[in-house]
Amino acid sequence: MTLSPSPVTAASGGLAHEIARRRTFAIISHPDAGKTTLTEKLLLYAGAIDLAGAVRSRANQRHAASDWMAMEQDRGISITASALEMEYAGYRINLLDTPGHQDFSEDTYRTLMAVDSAVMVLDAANGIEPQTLKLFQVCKMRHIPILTFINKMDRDGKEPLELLDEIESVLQIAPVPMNWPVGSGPWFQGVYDFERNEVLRFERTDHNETRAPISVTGLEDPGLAAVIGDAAWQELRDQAELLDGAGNEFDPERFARGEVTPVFFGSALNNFGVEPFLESLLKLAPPPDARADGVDPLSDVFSGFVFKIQANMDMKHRDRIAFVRVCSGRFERDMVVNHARLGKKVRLGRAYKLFARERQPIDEAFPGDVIGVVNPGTFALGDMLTTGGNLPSVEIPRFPSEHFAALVNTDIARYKQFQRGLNQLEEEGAVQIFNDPSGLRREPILGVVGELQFDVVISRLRDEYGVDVRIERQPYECARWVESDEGKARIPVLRGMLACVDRNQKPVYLFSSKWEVDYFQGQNPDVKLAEIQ
Ligand SMILES: Nc1nc2c(ncn2[C@@H]2O[C@H](COP(=O)(O)OP(=O)(O)OP(=O)(O)O)[C@@H](O)[C@H]2O)c(=O)[nH]1
Ligand SMILES: [Mg+2]
Repeated sequence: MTLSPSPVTAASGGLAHEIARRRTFAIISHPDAGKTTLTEKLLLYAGAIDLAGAVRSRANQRHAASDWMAMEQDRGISITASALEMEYAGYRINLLDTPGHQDFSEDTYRTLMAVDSAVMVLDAANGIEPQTLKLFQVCKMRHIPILTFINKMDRDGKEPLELLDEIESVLQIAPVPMNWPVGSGPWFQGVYDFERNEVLRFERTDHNETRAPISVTGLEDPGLAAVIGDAAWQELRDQAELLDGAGNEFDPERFARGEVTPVFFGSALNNFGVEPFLESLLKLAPPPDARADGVDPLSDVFSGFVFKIQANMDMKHRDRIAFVRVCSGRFERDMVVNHARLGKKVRLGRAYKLFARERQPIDEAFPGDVIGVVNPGTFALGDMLTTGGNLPSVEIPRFPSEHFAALVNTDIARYKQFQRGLNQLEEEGAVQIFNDPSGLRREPILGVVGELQFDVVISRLRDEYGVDVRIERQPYECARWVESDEGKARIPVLRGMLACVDRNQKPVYLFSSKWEVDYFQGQNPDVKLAEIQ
C-alpha cells in the first residue's frame, strides 16, 4: 500500500506549506496498552527505522527507540515522554510517546500542551482504563482531537461492539469505526476497511521486526470466504451490515470539535493494522492551528515555548535539552529571541531535531515542530521565546508533591555531582527539593508526585551522575509555600510540621496530612499558603 501524497495545497516551500504538512501528536493511554510498541511500529512504517525493536527485548534484540532510558529498558515501562521527528510521504511527523503510569503523568500532561492531536490506545481486553479516562478528559478540556487505536487484537479481548459502546458511554464521545477486525485472538488476521470495501490481511514476520506483508481482497470478492474462513466471513458480513446501517459516517468537523473519534483496530506487536492506521492518521490528524493563546502559526513572528526539559539524553554531551514547541513563524538557527521571563534577549545557537535520545542539528523549524535547544540553565518550563513583543509564559501543569523522603548521599566525595544531579532533576520538574533553613540538617528532602519517581531519582543519580544515594521516607504528605511576605519567617511550627526552604530560599512547610494543613490554616487565618510554586 502506498500513501497518497500529503494534501498540501499551499505553495511549496512557504510557511503555509510547511504548516499544512505537519502532524504533531501524542500517544496516550493507561500503562501497558502498547503506546511504545505502536510508536515503534509507526517509526518502522514511516521508514524512520529499518528494524523494529521491542519494549522487552531479548538479549541481542534492539530496544524500542522511545524507551531509551536505562530504567525504562530494565523495567519495560516508559518513564519520560520522547519526541520523535520524521519525514514520510510528504508529511513532517512530530510524534510524542508518553508514559502511562500515573506517577509520571505530570510529564504526559505537559506533553499534551505541545500537540495538535492525540492517539488514544486501548487494550482490547481492558477497554477504557482509569488513566486513559483521565488523559482523555485533559484532551477534551483542551479541545485536542483524538484518534483511537484498539490494540492487542491478537489476544482474546472484549467484543469490538462492546468496546465501541464503552467508548461512547464512558467517554461520551461518538466512536466511528474506520475499519473492523477480521477474526480475533489467535485468529486475528487483519482489518476490513469500510471506505475501500476491502479486507487487508497481514502476515507475521520474524520477531515482528519488519513490515507485515499485506494481501488485499474486496468484500464482494467470491473468494473472500475461502481466504478468511467461513466463520470470519459470516461474522464480518453481519457486522459490516449492522454498522453500515448505523449511519455513523466520519465527519471531520465533528472530529475537530472533539465530538467523534475515528476508531482503528490492530495489533501493534504483530504489525497488523499499523500501516492503514498510519495512513489515516496522517490524513485525519490536524496540522497546527491557532493555539488557545491565540498565536497564529502563520504569523511572521517566531514563537515557541518550553514544555519539557531533560538532562543527559546524549551521554556524550551530558547537557540539558529544553523541548520547544514551535507555535508560529519560522525558526532559524542563531535567531535572537526575547526571553519573556528573564526580560532579556537570547541567541538560539544550537537547536536540534529529536529522535528519542538522538539528535541532529537543524537550521530551521516550523510551527508544529518540537525542537531541542541546549539549556545552560536559561530555560525553564513554560518559558515563551519569541521574536515579537513579549508573550506571557505558558502555564505548564504542575502537580503537588505527595511523597517525601530524605536523600542521603552515601559518597561524600561526590558531593558536587550529587548537588548538580539534584538541581538538574529539579529543573526538569519531576522532583522538588526542600532544605533545612538553618542548614543544620544536611540531607535535602525530596518531594515527588508518585513513589516510582524515587526509584527514578536513585537510578538516574547513579547512571547519569555516578552518585549512589539512599532514601529515607518521611512522614509528610503535602508541601505548602507561604505566600505572605517577610513576617512569614516567624510562622508557628506546629507538631508534625517541618519548616524548609525551596531552591530559591522561599519558605515552605511540609505537613503530615491535609487535615493538618486545614488545622494550621484555622489557627493562622492570615497566613496565605500555596500548594504549587
Ligand atoms: N499481545 C500483544 N502484546 C502487545 C501488543 N502491543 C504491546 N504489547 C505488549 O504489551 C506490553 C506493554 O507494551 P508497551 O508498548 O510498553 O506499552 P506502553 O503503553 O508504552 O506502556 P507504558 O509506556 O509503560 O505506559 C509489552 O510487553 C508489549 O510487548 C499487541 O498488539 N499484542
Ligand atoms: Mg511506553
